Amino acid sequence: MNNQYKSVPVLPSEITPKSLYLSRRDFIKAAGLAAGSALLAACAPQAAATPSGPIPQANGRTDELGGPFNTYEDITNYNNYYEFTTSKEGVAPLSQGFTTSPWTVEVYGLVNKPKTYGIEDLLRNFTQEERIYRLRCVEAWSMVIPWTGFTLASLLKEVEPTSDAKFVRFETVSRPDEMPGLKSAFYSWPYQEGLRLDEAMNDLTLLATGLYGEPMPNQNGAPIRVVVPWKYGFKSIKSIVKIELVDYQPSTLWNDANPREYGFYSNVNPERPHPRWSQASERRIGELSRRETLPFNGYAEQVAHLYDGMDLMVEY
Ligand SMILES: Nc1nc2c(c(=O)[nH]1)N[C@H]1C(S)=C(S)[C@@H](COP(=O)(O)O)O[C@H]1N2
Ligand SMILES: [Mo]
Repeated sequence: MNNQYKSVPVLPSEITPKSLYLSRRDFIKAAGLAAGSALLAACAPQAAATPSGPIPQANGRTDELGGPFNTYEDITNYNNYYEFTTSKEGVAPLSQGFTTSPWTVEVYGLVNKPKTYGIEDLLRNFTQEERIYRLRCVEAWSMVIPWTGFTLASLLKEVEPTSDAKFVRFETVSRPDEMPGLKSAFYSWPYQEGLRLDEAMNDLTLLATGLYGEPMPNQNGAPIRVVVPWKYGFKSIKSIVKIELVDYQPSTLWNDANPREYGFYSNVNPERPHPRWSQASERRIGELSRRETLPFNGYAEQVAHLYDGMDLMVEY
């Protein structure tokens, strides 16, 4: 594996004096509440994320396949986060007033040591590393993103799943007053996702708390989200508040909405077209020519064995 590791500042309060940090966040929050959401979307500033200093640069860095990092601006202004809006450019401005502190993540269900973690515990007590991952959306675009986070496995080991635990169910926070998209009755909120326990324990599966060495921007799923790089992007659930170990295959928002188009596994598979379009190639955001899509998004060596004996055209 060619993941790059480096130590990064983990708490916003360690990067910027707390008073400055809080006042900027409070200011943004106030601005977001004062302006109407539609109005705010229409006159969105270029970079709606709020890095602690200058906008981070890729400086020529690439993933292990030579794909250049996407820019911080692209990563933070072209988002899928339906709790806010279905417009990819609209998420950044609409999410700036989202409250991410205080924040807790409840880890419970079929475990010996259930625990509710404060976000500060998760940042301090788990080893944060940088991981360069491709994110491949089912809509056939992709990005290369330098995430910061820690393995889901390291957290699950601490709570000790029992022998009955077979799957992990994740849930996003539900805040109707801050998330206008929750009004859409088409989806079964709150956003839920699931992984098989062995997928969740795989070393690639990350709980990401930042990107480009910065705290996670709201539009990318602050303060903590899942990143599963060999699956279509919708499996990488944002702003999680619950992690439940269960003995059944959990239902997921996209599978509920359209089971023919979105299966439980959703492994990136160039050979299995989405019912409405091909998955054989992808458009890397920021590039003109298309790239060939790789099985398991290029991570086959690390994860293909998890599916030995399964027909991936049927269990998609
Ligand atoms: N809670 C929640 N998580 C979510 C989504 C969402 O709408 N709500 N969209 C998913 C989809 S479809 C994609 S492609 C990725 C996008 O992540 P990004 O905006 O950080 O690139 O987030 C995923 N996680
Ligand atoms: Mo997606």
